[in-house]
Amino acid sequence: MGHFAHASFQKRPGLAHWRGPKADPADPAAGWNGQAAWNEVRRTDERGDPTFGLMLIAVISAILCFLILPGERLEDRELPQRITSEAVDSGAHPGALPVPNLRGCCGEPTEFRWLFLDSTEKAVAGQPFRTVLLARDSRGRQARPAACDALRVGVDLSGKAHLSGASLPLAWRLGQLEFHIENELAEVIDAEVRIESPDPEADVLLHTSQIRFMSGPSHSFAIELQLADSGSPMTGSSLPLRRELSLTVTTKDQFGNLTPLNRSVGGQLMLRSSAQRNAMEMRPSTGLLSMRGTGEAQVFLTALRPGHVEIWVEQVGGISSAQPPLKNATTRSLFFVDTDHTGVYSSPSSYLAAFRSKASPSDMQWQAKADEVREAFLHAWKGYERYAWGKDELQPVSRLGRNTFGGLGLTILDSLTTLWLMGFDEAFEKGLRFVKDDLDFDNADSDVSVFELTIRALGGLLGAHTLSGKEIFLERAQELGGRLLPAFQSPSRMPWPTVNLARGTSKTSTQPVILSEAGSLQVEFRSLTARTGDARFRRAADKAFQAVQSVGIPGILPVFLSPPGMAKVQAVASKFAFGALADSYYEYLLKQWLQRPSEKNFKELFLEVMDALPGIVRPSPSASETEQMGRVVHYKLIEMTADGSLDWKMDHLSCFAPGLIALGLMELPQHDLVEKGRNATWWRLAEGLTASCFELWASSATGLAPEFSKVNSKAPHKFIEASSNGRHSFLRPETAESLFYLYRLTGDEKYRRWGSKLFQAILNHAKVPHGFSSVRDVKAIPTSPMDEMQTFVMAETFKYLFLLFSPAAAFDMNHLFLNTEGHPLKRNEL
Ligand code: DMJ
Repeated sequence: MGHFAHASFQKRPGLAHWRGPKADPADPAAGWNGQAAWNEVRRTDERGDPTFGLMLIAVISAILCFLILPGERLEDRELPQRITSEAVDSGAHPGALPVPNLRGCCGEPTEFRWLFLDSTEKAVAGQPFRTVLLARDSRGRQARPAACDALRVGVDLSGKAHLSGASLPLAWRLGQLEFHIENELAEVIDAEVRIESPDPEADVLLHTSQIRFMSGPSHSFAIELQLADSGSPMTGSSLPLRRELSLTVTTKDQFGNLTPLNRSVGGQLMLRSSAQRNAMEMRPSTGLLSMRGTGEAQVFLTALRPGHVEIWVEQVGGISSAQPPLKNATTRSLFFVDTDHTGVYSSPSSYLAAFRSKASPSDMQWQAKADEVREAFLHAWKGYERYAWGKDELQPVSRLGRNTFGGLGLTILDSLTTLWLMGFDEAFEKGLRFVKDDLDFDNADSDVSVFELTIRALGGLLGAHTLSGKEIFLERAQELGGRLLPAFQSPSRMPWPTVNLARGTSKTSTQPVILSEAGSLQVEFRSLTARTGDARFRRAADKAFQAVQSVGIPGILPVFLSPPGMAKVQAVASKFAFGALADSYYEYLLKQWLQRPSEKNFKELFLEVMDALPGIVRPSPSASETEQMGRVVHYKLIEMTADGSLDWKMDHLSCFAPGLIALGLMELPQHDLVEKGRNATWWRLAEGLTASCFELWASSATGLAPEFSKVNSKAPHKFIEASSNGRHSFLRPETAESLFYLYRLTGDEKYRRWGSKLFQAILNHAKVPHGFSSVRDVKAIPTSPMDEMQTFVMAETFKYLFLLFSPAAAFDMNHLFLNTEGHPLKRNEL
């Protein structure tokens, strides 16, 4: 056992002449703060107490004893140099230490001992260290209480040490005085106990000691990464491939004191990683954390393959029960990226310059169009910036802002990723500052859709983090994620529809759950867990997803499920559709698989859906007459009512489907696509549905698509004029989205030309002096603006058009995918 305290007794001149070093009662923190602890409380009143005279005689005689009796003088004694906890352990070793006597001061020979009550090294930073002062007569009996009460005891402590509240006021109890010293730092303090007679001329007995406060049990682990060659710290989560990183592990107690790494768990500590074989090298190869100095250990890492890796500290040997919390407390997610592809660029403009340098000859021809889209986006951004900054949405005609999502500046959050991809440095920087300084979830004191907050705000923050690597986006995303979690506390585990971010509460609801709202929150929450290591997010979203699955219907689901409050989830008799109320649920089956391909159930579910999809497509994609015609069949995605009859209507919202199918064709394993002739069917669907979606735009007078259109029930199932309640346009993105994927799949310039037509219609009929506005009727020219600019116009419509006209390097599909709001997340992230 290591010694941790030095103590000695000595006699000092009388109090009247003594001044403790650094004594400054006015500023206890500045130094010796024990002055305040003088035990005045039980001090006998000198004038009123008849025992005072006797006491005075006793003290004087004690002083005489010291002065006159050789061998009894403290200075001459062999004073203890060290008092260890063993030596003073509750008096277990009586007489082990020569201790000074203050004979006669209490009317009879009295011995004072200062004991440290805790038997082991318990002077721990932040915890009271218990000590006791004992007064004993020569026969070892406790000194007479009244005699001790006449003594004053003071304690002086150095640094920031102080007497804990529990021991104040200092008071003798039956010849014993207990006090507790506390210090928040792991350091050595000087402690001095003074025992003073009421006689101001009498000597003062001092007991000085040094107490070493140790850091407390490990409280938090920190893992820091640096580039090994330059020593530059790595702050973002994206890390370079093939560069050696030095990883330093430290443990700290609650006060920030470094603690020895293996103190609380024992055994050996090793750094472990989830990296596949040959994906990462470690030095030492065992990952052994050998402690240096005060509690730091270093391991070197080199990632050889891009992807997500988790690292954590694991205990080998020692107390095995400490294992799971240790892993939980230390797990950290790392993302190794190949900067040749995704790149972590320092600014949006460097990102833009990098991908433009990879333009093909055809890309070069479309660059001017891409620039026009950039300008249009900037026009919208400027209108918002000028008239609605900090509000959720711009009303571009009345030049006002409105808060439709609780007042989070949602347009900013939903625009960040587009700003980055389009290379707008200044605007992105301004958005970042908003996120850092002004985004205040406490202001969002209203009930807002959990789904919209997830895909737009959380997705926007995570997407900005994906692209820029700036930690602030992840920090705010984590905060938002935490405030969304209460929504998942329902008996079914499906989210309540709304959340109040300011209060952290969700209102219960007896309304049925909307399929897309419960079934497409997952990629954002799973990504949040992957990046923060906080498993609560993923758990909540996964449980919601499992709850949806528990209805047990394969393939296409009804759009409504039982309310969140019903523990057992049931389907509600409602339509089957791929558009409103359902859309992104299907999208996230494929995207959850992209996020973690080892979770094959997502892929299987997606394949089941795709196999069932022809049931709501007309003409039927498998019908022989449509197969061999050598022309593109304009398929329509219609709906089926609860009783199985068809509802001849197609939502523009369902126009994301051909893009999703194209993504499936690009990403799914060939063996899945070959099976059941999926390759051919999917391709026909992707191509034919895209053609119909483009037709929705091109066939209207303005060139803008209506919200939905009726479909003729008779073959060849052409569109029929939109009914009056479906003629408006929110400038939705789904067709542009599909054009982007179809172009990526085929390289067919037709899709860019179609995209250019969409864009022109938006410019011609939705542009207003300070933004872009939804329009009331796509068939009426001039258009009547609805005076609203949806945030997804910024997040998606302009982004997909821009990406359609840009080189493939503008968006690296090998490493990224887009959430349903067009925000980039990482593949293989989990
Ligand atoms: C967007 O918010 C998302 O794409 C969502 O999944 C569906 N609706 C809008 C755009 O139309």
